[in-house]
Amino acid sequence: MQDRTYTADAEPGDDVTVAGWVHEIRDLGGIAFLILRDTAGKIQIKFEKDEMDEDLVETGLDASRESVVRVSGAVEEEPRAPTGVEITPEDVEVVAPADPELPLDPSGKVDADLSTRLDNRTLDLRKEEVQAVFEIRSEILRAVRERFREFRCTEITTPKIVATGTEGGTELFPITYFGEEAFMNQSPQLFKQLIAGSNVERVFEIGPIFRAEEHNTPRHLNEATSIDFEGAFCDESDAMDVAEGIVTAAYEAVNENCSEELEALDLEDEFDIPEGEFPRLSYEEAIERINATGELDEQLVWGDDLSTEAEKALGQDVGGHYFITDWPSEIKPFYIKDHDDDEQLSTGFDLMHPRMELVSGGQREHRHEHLIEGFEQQGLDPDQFEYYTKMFKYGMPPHAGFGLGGERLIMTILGLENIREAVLFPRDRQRLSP
Ligand code: ATP
Ligand code: AMO
Repeated sequence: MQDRTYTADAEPGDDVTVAGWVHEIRDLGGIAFLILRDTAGKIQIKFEKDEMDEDLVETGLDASRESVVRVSGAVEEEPRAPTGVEITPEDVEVVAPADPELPLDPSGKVDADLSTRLDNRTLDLRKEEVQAVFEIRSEILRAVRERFREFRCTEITTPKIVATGTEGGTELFPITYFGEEAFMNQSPQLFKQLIAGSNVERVFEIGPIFRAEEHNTPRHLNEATSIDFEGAFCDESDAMDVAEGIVTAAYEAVNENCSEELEALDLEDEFDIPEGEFPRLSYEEAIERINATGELDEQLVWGDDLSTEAEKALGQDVGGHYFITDWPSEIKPFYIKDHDDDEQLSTGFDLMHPRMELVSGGQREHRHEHLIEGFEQQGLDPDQFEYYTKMFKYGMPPHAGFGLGGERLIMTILGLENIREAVLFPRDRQRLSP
């Protein structure tokens, strides 16, 4: 590492070398200031024109905004400086100049639309509030990992190039794999089940999923981060407990460890950790409540999937996170187990945030014959899935799990308008680079 002090660590009395970007130059005539920004914050560099070496003043004050500079000098207390200290420079070096024509303004004085921001992510991330989103994302993923480890789960990674899809054929991205048709994986579903059926028993994965969703919405990505859980000897109620624990852990970690980032996002006064146990409504209760709100043009009937409007109406009615349980079997995938006493009802559940669905999960069909029947009912050829189904012949315990959309979690925790704000380089219908 180069000998360098972060701006936040520069204390009065120190001789330091700081390095970072020219955030702003304020020229007041006889005195001028360069505000230098690094990952830790900002610091004021003072140039007294008549008292300092001319070349040094020129180098500092001619540097264009966003150029990288390295400055050495003495740190002094200065109550009028933005951070209460300033550096009187002895040496200034322009390490990497910036073109004065910037495609977006990292000081945030000029607003940029999301598309311009995503096209110029490096500059966009120089904004404190944008950096804060990704610091929080990192903290959320750390906390989620830690909570899974407390639940005695093993972290796994599974293939992203696969032979078959699991979540519906229309949403697959086909690729060519040495002349054979293959796909980008939509979900680690089948792999995580295969591992939960081994002695490993409880697993989690945080990894990419790929969905060829045609529609362009503020909550869908074509490449998303899925936070998956699967546990042997678990039922759907256990999986719901784990999902609730993971979501709560994320909120707690942000609340405890991200106060500066919340401040940068103006959220410090309105950040609440969800309270108590998330209510569990059956699908039947859910449609009754939605119909009772009178928000929909047409009443829902048993068997209907919930539209975005229906989810919104219920979200407003409930007012916090909640589960929808006992979905009709016919609208849940083949791997979800039905209730033993009612084949029309599945053990599938969703965990909802008032704004949108966060999680899908359920207990899995672990009985080989029933699993094969499920494939056939869904119009899938079980032979294509033999690598998966055959393991159900060798002692597959009852098991359950879920998938949680990582970006949706971040988006709902921070109240972001658009899911793309929670990804560095989002993939959507229009965007394949950067
Ligand atoms: P000099 O300071 O060299 O006499 P000047 O007349 O341009 O030159 P000041 O009158 O000291 O400078 O200050 C001009 C403006 O800059 C004032 O509004 C003052 O509050 C502000 N200022 C001066 N020094 C600092 C500093 N170290 N940090 C922040 N603001 C400062
Ligand atoms: P599902 O398809 O419901 O379930 O996906 C689980 C969760 O992943 C998130 N998600 C998405 N986020 C952003 N963009 C997308 N295109 C996208 N698609 C899904 C959502 C969703 O709730 N195998 C099951 C999970 C399981 O049963 O374990 C599955 O994939 O937050």
